[in-house]
Amino acid sequence: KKHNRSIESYFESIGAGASDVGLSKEDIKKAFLHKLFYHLGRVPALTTPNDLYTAMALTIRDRALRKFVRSIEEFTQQDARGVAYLSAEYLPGPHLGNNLLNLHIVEETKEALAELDLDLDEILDQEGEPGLGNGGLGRLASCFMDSLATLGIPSIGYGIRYEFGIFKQEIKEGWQMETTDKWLHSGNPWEIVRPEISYVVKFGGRTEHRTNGQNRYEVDWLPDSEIKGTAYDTPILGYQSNGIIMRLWKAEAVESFDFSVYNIGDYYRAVEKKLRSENITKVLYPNDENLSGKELRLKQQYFFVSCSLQDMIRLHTMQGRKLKKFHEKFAIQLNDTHPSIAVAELMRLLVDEHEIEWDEAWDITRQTFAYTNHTLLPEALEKWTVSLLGRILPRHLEIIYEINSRFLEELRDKGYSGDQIARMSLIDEQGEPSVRMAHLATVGSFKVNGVSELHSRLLKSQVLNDFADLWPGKFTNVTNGVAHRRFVAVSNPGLANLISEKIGFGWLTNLSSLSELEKFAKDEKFQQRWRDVKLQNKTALTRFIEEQTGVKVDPDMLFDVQVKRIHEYKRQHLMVLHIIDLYLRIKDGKTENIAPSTFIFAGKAAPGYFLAKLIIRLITAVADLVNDDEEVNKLIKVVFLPNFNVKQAQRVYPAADLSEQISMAGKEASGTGNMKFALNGALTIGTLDGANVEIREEVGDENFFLFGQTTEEIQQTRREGYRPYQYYEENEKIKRVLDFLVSGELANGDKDLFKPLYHNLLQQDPYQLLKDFDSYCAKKEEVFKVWNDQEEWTKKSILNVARMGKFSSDRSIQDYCDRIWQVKPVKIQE
Ligand code: F58
Repeated sequence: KKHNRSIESYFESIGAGASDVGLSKEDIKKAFLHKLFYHLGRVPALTTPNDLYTAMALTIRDRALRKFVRSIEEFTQQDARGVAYLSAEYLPGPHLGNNLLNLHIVEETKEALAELDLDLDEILDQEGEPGLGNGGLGRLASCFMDSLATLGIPSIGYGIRYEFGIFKQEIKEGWQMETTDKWLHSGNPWEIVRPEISYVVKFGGRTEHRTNGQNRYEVDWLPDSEIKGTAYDTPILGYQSNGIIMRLWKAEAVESFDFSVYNIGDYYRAVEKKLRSENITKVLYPNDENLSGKELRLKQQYFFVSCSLQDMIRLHTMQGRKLKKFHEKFAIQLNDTHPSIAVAELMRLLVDEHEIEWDEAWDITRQTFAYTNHTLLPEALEKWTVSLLGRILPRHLEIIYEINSRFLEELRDKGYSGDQIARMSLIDEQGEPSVRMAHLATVGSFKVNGVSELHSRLLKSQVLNDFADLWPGKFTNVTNGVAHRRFVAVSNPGLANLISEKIGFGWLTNLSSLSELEKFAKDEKFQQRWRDVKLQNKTALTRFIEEQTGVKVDPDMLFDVQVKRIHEYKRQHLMVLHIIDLYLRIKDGKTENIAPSTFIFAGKAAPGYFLAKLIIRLITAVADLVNDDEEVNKLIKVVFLPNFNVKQAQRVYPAADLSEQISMAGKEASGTGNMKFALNGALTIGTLDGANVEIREEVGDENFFLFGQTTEEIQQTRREGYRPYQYYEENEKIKRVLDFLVSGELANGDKDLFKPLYHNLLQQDPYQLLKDFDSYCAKKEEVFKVWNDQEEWTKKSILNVARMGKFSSDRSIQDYCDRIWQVKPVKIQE
């Protein structure tokens, strides 16, 4: 039954007064004990840490829901235009701490727990995280959810509720080992299952074409299987605002049992079918930047896209609105091509199921979608072979062919050459025919964006060049940003308090106001407090490192950090080569100018990516060598922290002095770790790649350690014929460092272990490490010099933070609203 009173009077009418979800210390304490007893059947004396965490999470969830329900109500009543963000990945990180900040009840909660002799930090530490993404792309989606909620944009994030998220990484004998991430094993207090919100998704089979009585051409899709998707909702609160939902789909069998089989007594075979259906959302594919055409992955993509579009159509038509106005109600953002089958699915729903004529359906579709590209790496551009796509989604293949034939016709009319047409076709005919999903997304969208200025420029001049010429107005840039509340206010309370003490709390909702810190950059007292905060964070990380790896490090050393997925293009091994050079120098007794440093690495390698795993092995080998050598370990230490994830990241960024952003220029679309580090006061050593370019522009080149070739220089080098071997022959230092890899001094005398890396660098060096090596080492000398002048370093650190205002995801979302979605915030009257 509908109610159109204010939420408060609604609560009164059901006898649930505001104090039920009150925010005072007493209210929180009472609610917590209530949850512990009535939800979990526990008294405080007999609880497990997970009980305590769960009771607290449920207590906070109630408070979040109160806000959240209010915003859904208002979005509906105001009939506002909204955004659906379609992403195959999310990395929300732990919810509890962030929600406490958003509700402004950190202190109240701490005190409530203290009165029960409990410690909030211990309870926060109990929370695991939903590892529903690989890396930057998934985390960006979650930063966007945070900002959409904070800005009050009517929006919903759709995705997949993987039962096993990104694998857990352990290090055994120096190697990465993968184990499954059973993130749901102790329950998930944040999600709400909606059994009544479910949709049927079809797969396989064939199509039947005919003309009906009214002379309308019709197509029936006769699938060979059907699967049900059920919604699981997680409320995402905004900062001092209401909230939005992340709606994740779980696959289930349409019927739990296949009764025809059951009746003849084969119970096990009947259940088997159910199990097979549920496979679709079992596990996240752990490959980053390298896509192989796995059937199950295509099924996952189609499954969540179809559920989401059916859900949007339900929401749209529910209140009597016309489907033909779908694009006026929703902008749908495609987070990379992973959900791009949505273009064909919306066409199918409109044309086949809702009987809208092709041309009109195509207009609606093209006014609905916008597409974000996150990579230029050729191996990461999604393609599905025509044979696979036709087998799993026969109707969609027909629709894609139809879209393509009309599109190519248009090009022919415009006088495009055969070559150009072949290049732009949705179908790649070279080798096994396959569908280019980036082309489908581009043709089916009204806007296409890259994720940093440089990346958007390269997107237009390289990968989607022909399309940018054809439709220049379609292309735009939205530079990434990060949820600064999570990555500064929640993870670095020391720094947040110091900042707020000086400039107030405005930066929490308007990051640009950090610029008010500039005037304190040279203030000696302020500098000292700035350093004290950093030292405290480093001390905390030091304890964590020892717990995790057994290695003792000294918080007074320079913490030089590279954390991100392990990939050749990101060049973790460039940092390692420099560490080996330092090691050799120390062994030679040439220790002058070396600032005592701890080099910290973390990141997962795709399980099938041999060289990335070998890079991890190289890091652990160098760590063993360095850390065990008395002569060396006073000056340098090396740490590989296993199982990098959002929770760990929140410990690492606040403790970093130096942020390594050293990818080969032109390869990192944006990077977002670079922003999180700088916002926590780390200085950056980096190349002119991705958002580094804009970070440097903002913080000033004198506060940024720049090295390496530019994108243009790299292309030039390649054109001239790059011969890495020449660098080996002509550069003493390079030769010594590379030979060291195969000298047997690493990994207990194993001379062969690192040969693949050695040969890779000498023969191809696809990411031009050797060419950039000298420039990197020289920059490191400058880093050491500045570090030795702590006043200078601190000044730069303060200026970095003060000038990072651009890089909040609030700003990114505002850009999306203005440049792409044309949506406005909805004001919520409490
Ligand atoms: C990342 N991509 C970019 N992909 O590499 C990074 O530069 C950018 O800052 C970030 O997106 C956000 O825009 C990325 O993380 C993936 O993880 C994909 C997962 C699915 C398979 C292909 C890679």
